[in-house]
Amino acid sequence: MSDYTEMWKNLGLNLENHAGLLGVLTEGYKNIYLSQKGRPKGMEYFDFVISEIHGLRIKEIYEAKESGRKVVGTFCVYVPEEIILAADGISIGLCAGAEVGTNEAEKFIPRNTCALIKAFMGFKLAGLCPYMELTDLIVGETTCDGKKKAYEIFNNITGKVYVMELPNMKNEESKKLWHSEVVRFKDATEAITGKTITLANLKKGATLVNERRRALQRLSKLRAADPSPISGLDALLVNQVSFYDDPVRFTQMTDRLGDELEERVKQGTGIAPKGAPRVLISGSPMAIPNWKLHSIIEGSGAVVVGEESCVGERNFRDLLDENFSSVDEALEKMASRYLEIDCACFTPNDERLENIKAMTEKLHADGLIHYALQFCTPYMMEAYKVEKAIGTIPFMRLETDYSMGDFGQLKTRVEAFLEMLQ
Ligand code: BJ8
Repeated sequence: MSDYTEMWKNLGLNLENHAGLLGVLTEGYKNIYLSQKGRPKGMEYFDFVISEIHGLRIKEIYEAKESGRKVVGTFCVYVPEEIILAADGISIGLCAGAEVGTNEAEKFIPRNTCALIKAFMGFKLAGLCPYMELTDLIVGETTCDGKKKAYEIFNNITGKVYVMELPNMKNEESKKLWHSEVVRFKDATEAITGKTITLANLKKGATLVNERRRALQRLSKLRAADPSPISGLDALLVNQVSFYDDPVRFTQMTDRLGDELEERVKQGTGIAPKGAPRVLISGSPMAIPNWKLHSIIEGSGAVVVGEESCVGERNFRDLLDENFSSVDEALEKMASRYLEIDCACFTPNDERLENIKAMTEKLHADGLIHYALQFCTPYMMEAYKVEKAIGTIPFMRLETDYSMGDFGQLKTRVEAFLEMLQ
């Protein structure tokens, strides 16, 4: 790996803490990822991306910024990325999946806040996230109460938070509100980038994002095979990387992986033996490097066949209808595409129940593990309805955080659950 110290210094990172973080990340990756047997060759690209996650990708973005492009950071799949790309911006997911900077974060927010919120605050406060430092705009949204209130504080800290007002229902009034928010976001993006969003560049942005979604949809479908051609850990990683990588390159590499997986399916090559228990995970998102639950499940002999989550199916399930012939029409279609998303922050949210049921069938899941981050009230609450909706499929709910303190306890519970699936 090249020496990026100067760049990290220029970005204002805390070099000592940062070196510690990279050390832990590299070690964890080696133990969890590189120890897997029979991985597809196409995963080498994603291994490389992880090895350079604070290196080459940051350098690319750094250079793009120097050439005048702007960087927009987001925390939620409701933010229409097509608009950012149409303005030649770079869109980066800022959610963090490691227990870092907790003490610093707890000076600003309560202890009983979900780990995802604590982590994005912690990464910033501990000077550990180069992506955060590269942003020109950070887009928040009024989803759960924790995020909504944390963004106020985060704006005091960073001075660059913009919040989109997301309704909590999907009635006609809400649709109007959300449409006006999408238009307002387009204006804000134009203002920050200094670029006018035209029909032509919206078409380009829409095609880029849809192509990435198609590549991820294909990957997801291939996991329906028994044996599954790819581990859940690897598929999760691909989904996590989709929030950071250059979209064109990412799509190319994911398609290449898809070609290889298709071959593996034809030849009956799997990552686990045919007949291994198949688990669908549903619930709170798993930001990088949150690999805890997948590694427990797959380390216990089962295979994760899908993630009903924003770092998973919820992010790519619906394409944007590219059949628009004006900027206004594009924004209307975008508003309705994004409002289809079935986050537990909505009420009622019956589409999610239907989508989970459909996923269990399509992916031939033997069991469903509902995963919620501690203090993530929307997903913790919705677990009850999910259990009722999926019928007779074995179900288990778990609540956890980013720490490793409950690893043993979770493993015992997962193993007992997997026995029911044999
Ligand atoms: S669309 S899931 S990305 S809001 S885990 S911060 S919900 S308390 S991340 Fe999310 Fe958008 Fe919904 Fe998806 Fe709050 Fe829960 Fe924490 Fe969460």
